[in-house]
Parts: sequence; C-alpha cells; structure tokens
Amino acid sequence: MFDTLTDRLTQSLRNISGSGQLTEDNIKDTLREVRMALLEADVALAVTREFIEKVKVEALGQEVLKQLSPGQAFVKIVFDQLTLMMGSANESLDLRAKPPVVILLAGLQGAGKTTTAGKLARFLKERQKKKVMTVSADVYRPAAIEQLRSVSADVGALFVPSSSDEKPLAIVQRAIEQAKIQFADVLIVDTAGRLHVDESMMDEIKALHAAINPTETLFVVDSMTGQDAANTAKAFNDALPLTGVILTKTDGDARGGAALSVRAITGKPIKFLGMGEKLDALEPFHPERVAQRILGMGDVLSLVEEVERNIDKEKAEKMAKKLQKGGKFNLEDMMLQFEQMRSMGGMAGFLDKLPGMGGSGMQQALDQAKPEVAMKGMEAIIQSMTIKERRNPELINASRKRRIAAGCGKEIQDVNRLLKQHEQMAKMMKKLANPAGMMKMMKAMKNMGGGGGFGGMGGMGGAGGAGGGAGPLFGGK
Ligand SMILES: Nc1nc2c(ncn2[C@@H]2O[C@H](COP(=O)(O)OP(=O)(O)O)[C@@H](O)[C@H]2O)c(=O)[nH]1
Ligand SMILES: [Mg+2]
Repeated sequence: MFDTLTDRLTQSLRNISGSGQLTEDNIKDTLREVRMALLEADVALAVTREFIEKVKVEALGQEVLKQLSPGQAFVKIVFDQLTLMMGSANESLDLRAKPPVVILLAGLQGAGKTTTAGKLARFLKERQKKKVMTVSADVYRPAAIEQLRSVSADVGALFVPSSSDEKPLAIVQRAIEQAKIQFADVLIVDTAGRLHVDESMMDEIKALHAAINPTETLFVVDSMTGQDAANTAKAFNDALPLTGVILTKTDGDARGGAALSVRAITGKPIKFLGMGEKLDALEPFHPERVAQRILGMGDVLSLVEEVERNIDKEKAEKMAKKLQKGGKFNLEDMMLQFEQMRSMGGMAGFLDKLPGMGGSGMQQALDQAKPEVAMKGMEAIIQSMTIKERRNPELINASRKRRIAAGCGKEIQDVNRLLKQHEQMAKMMKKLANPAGMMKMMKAMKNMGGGGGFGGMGGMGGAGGAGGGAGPLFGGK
C-alpha cells in the first residue's frame, strides 16, 4: 500500500535544503510536488487543496528549531497533517451497549462485506473475547448466505441461517432474538450490495437500519477504487448514520487515495483495514502509523521527536534551577508542566509508566476523572491571561478575573479554582525544590524501580514536576 505515494513524497521532501526558517520561497516547489503526489495517489482534489493549504499555514507560522534543518521540520509538518487528515487516533468499535451489540455492514457488491464479516467475527472473538454471531440479509444471492455460513464456521462464530424467500428485516429480527437466547455479545449483520448506488438498495438498508438501530453501522469499501471510494462513502453517509468505514483490499492498493480522502469527505473514521483475502487479514486503523508508512521517513521523524524532547528537558531543567534558587513557580511554569505531562502520553501514560499504577482500576478512575479535559480547561484559562499575569498571579484581582473568565468562556469560579490549584502546586514545588525534598523524591523513584519508564521524562525537573502536578489535578475534581 502507498508505495508510489511514498516514493514521490520521499523524493520531494528531501529537496528542501538550506538553513534557517521555512519561507514561501523554499517550500513552494516542494508543496507543488506534494500536491502532484497526492493527486496521483487519487486523493480528491478538494481534500488535496485543503491539505496543502494547512501544511503551508503551519510551515510559515512555525519557528524551526535550531537543531533541525528546514527540510526535517517540513517533514514533521507534513506527517502531522497527514495524520490529522486521517483522523489523528484509532477509533475502536463501540461495544459498550447492552448485548447483543449489533454491527451492520453496508456497501456495494464485491466490496468485501461478507469476507469482512468473517474477519471481524474472528477479530472480536480472539482479541476481545466476545461471543460472536453472524447473519446474512443478502436474500438476492443464495450463494452469499452460504459464503457467510462458511466463513463463520471457519472462524468459529455462531451463524443464523436465512433463506432467499425471507424479508431482510424478518431475518435480522429473528437473529437478534437468537443472539439473546444464545447470549451472543455481538451480532454482525451482512447485507446485500448492488453494483452501483441505487435507490432501492438505499431504501432497503435505510429501513433495516431504522428497524434494528445498530450500535455500529460500518461502510465497507474497496480501497482500490481510490477517490470513488470516498464518494460512495459519502453517498452512504448521507443516507445512513455511519459510525465508521472499513477499507478493504489495501494489499492491492498502491495509491492510497481512499485512505487519505475518506475521513475528510465523510467526517467518519476509518476503523479497520482489510489487507488480504484470508480471514486474519484485518488490522485496526491507526492514522499515525499509516502516515508514517506513507512518508517512509521514520529516521527523520524520530530525530524531530528527539529534538523536541530535549527542548522540553532543557525547559524543565531551567525551571528546576529557578525553583532551587528560591524562584516562584508561576502560571507559565504550570503550563510547562501540562505540556510535559502531555508529551508523556497524558496522565494515563504517565501513570502507566509507574509500576503498579497501570492497572485497569486506575485506568477506570482516570476515565471518570478526565484529567486531560480538566488540564485543557486550565490551559485555556491561563492562555486568556496576559504574560504579566502569568508571571505574577498575585496581580489577578476581581476585575482581571472577570476579564480572564470572559476571554475563555469560563466562569469566575473556574478561574478561582485554577488559582487555588496553582497555589497548591507551587507549595508542592517548593518542597521538592529544596535539596532534601529532591533526595527523597529520587529515592522514592529508585525504589519504584521504574528505570526504563523514566527514561523519557527529562531529568529531575521533569520527573519531580509531573509528580507534583498529579496531586492538585485530582484534588480539584
Ligand atoms: N486481496 C483482498 N481481497 C479481498 C479483501 N477483502 C475481500 N476480498 C475479496 O473480494 C472479493 C469480494 O468479497 P466479498 O466479501 O464476497 O464481497 P461482498 O460482495 O461485499 O460481500 C472476494 O474475492 C474476496 O476474497 C482484501 O482485504 N484483500
Ligand atoms: Mg457478500
């Protein structure tokens, strides 16, 4: 997948040379080449345009770190935008509903629905330990029902027989009853496709959808049809509330236009990739990994990350020094703490690195407390302050609070809460900053034995700071 695109992009991206900042001038040619490469990969024109525009805005608005060449910085920008274009993070199936969770598969004939039904059944059974049942509502082709029976048997899923003289709706309602009786966790419904989008097919699947109200409605589409895949996805999405897309036959797709366009055109996430005819050839879709595969520039990307990590480390060390000299922990420092926490994969990522903290109980507590959301809210408040206020929180009187709250769409109480949390954090920092406190922390960390885990944390300043931050964040919830 993506071979041609990778070749083209790699070539053009290596061409930005020289030093200093990215300018209209030094990115012009490369942007043109990236644009050509995307169009050749059969990415839709509108999507390509928007992509190029975003890359341009990012590139011109960004200060290139002195440790990087403009070319390297540009690769990172293209990578970030590619990832964003495909949806930024993996979106998994929603299986939390009361069982049986119904998954409806829709798509044109030959797209790979029946094969995908088998693959999904296998995936859910093996990876998520679900009891899976399948049923075919494809009453136009008796062979299609037999095909689903056969793949279901191969992967060890329960199968509800159906026949071509039944109505699709009656079949599915019967299957839901069966799923309840046999305690299936998931029911996968395979449907009939046509060669083209036509009204009667749409009406049939719309009625089916309305009657069974599935938790997941997945559009299955052949990636080799390029931007047409994105357009058919749009037609289905206009008719049905899709919850996601499965791209099939990506093993035969050298261009990748569908993968790049679907999200932008439909607004719906690609959830899986079909990568072969066999029933184990299904992979959850990870935009970041796919973007990396497309760019094929793992070396440059890890270098950029390394440089960014070091910059964070320097900032953290500077802050630690300041605190040790008796300097105050101000709101700018608090923002830095948030950034660092995020670069460690957020609160959950941070706790995961601590032995004994990564368990599912902790994860659940975190899900409920939503520290990431709280953090975003606090950052918004700080961003609404002037630099002077960030450095001297004591200046913030009632009228300033009112202005700050209005500036970020929050309430005065939120500003008060943030200031309180800052105060607690500052106290904690003061304790950690004196040599005895530092020693205590270091010893505690050694005892936790988290050697590897702390590698990326950027020295004492980073580690101590993040640990100190955890308390107030939870306290405030
Ligand atoms: N190479 C490849 N072939 C696939 C993939 N998914 C499905 N197919 C093939 O595509 C053809 C049509 O698949 P089928 O599941 O019957 O499509 P349906 O009409 O949508 O149910 C079959 O020959 C499958 O083996 C895939 O990910 N890779
Ligand atoms: Mg089929």
